[in-house]
Amino acid sequence: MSDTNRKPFYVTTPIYYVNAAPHLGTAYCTILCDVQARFRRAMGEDVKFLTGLDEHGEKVQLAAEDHNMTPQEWCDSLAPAFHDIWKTLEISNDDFIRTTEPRQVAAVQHLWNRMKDAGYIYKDSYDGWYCVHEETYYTETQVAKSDEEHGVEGQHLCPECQRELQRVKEESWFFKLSEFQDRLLALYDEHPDFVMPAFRMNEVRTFVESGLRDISVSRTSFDWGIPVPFDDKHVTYVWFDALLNYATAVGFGDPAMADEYARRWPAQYHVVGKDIIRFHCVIWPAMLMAIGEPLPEHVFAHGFLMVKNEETGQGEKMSKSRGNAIAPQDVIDLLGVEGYRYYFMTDCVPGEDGAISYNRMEQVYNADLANSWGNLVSRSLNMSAKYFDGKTPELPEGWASRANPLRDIADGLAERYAECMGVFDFVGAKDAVMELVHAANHYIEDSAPWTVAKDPARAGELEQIITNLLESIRICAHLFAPFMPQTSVEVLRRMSLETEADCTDLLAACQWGGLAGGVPATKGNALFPRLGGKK
Ligand code: ME8
Repeated sequence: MSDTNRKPFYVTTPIYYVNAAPHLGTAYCTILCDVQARFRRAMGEDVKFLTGLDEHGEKVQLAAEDHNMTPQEWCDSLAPAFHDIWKTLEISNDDFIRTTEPRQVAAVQHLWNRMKDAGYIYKDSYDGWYCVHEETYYTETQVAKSDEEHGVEGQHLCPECQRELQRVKEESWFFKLSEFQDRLLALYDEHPDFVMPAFRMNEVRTFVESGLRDISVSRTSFDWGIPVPFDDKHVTYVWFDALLNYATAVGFGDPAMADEYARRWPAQYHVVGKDIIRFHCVIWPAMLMAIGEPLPEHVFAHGFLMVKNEETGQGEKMSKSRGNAIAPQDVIDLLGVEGYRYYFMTDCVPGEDGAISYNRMEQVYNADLANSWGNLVSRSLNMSAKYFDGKTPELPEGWASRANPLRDIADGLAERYAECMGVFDFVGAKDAVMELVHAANHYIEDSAPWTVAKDPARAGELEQIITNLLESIRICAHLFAPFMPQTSVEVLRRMSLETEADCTDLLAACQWGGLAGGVPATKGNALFPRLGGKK
């Protein structure tokens, strides 16, 4: 089908600061998007999946100075680490944006001009607090309230990260955010799923209901940013620049990309951590409203990966700056890439905070992958190869329409799974697939093919049993593919069905009856060797 006939689907990750190498948290968000993107491709949608780097701002400038580099050298030195880890983790992004690229500079300057023409910016002076780490402004009242809550009155610590705040007093351009309160509330009323999951919407709504202040969107006290086109003393506030990346990547402000922009914008999903929902659910839609551009359909906010602080025993957010970040490679060494993806996508409920531990990783891997999915594939293919001369059975006459316990589960399974996948309910989707996996493992025990194989009079029965098992495996391989793409390709290859791996009609592919009979069946090595002792 040509691209224009397929439904466009555009999904984005946040663009990550280049203040340190990627860690499990940034990888988590990126894999969430990857699984969604792979699922949509399998459903035949025309997917664009964007990730990238947020390279401007004071935080990056200071990190560069600490390393005796220019900010651009610093960004260039770290960008490959992001490319490399995304490649290792099988991230299938179609584009990678860096905010220092000419396309972003042009788009941001276009935004400034449009904002000015629309009358939503003005020059004034900013006098207040700023947290470089969060790249966020705070008012006197916010800071005083937070200091009091934390028992550090008068110390002026960041309400978010408790670092020392800077007092900033400088000339600045302001965006009239205060004018958008009613329109934002109307947006939330009319599109209750603009913010997902639903409980996050309340948080956003309460914030907007409490009143919005105009925000400072340019800086003069440092220069690592995109110059304001009509006022060259000013550089763009890093968030005003960063948020636009989503539109830049599909051609915002670029006449040569007008068709692409019309087709791709607005995005269907911005996936972000819960720490940055105000930027995405309040400031970003207001910016788009100001210049009359369509709004993204959904902002999906995921929770944090938490690690246990050994001193306090409390769970705390994993972060680059806290120094408690686990490097993705450490988990890959333990679980392999596919085990890694499976664990984070199916054991940490997207939307909620997830406590992670090596023990739990091992437990999930062994129970679901080694003992259930891997075991099912290896036993079934082993029996097929053994009883049918290295092949899958010749398909028994009328087998696909014959009732059996596995077919009962497989019927409607892909539809149930797809409903969950489409709204990031990856745990629900996994549970649906695992029903078939578990049922198939029980079916092996109940039907005891090794006994049936001993009785030549029951040859037809044996064919039917193995066919049912392989067919279940074929369907599960399709449904697991967004989580564990390589494993699914390998499973299909072992049944001589590798051409099915690039499926673009998942629901049709998962109809019972698609197995190929009498083709080579390979047992192969264990897909998920059982993990031994504790780490
Ligand atoms: O905020 N658990 O970049 P950033 C789960 N540049 N996810 C985590 C996490 C954790 N412990 N720690 C970080 C920025 N993340 C801006 C974004 S977008 C226009 C600009 C993930 O490098 C989570 O998705 O601080 C969070 O929103 C993102 O990393 C922030 O990355």
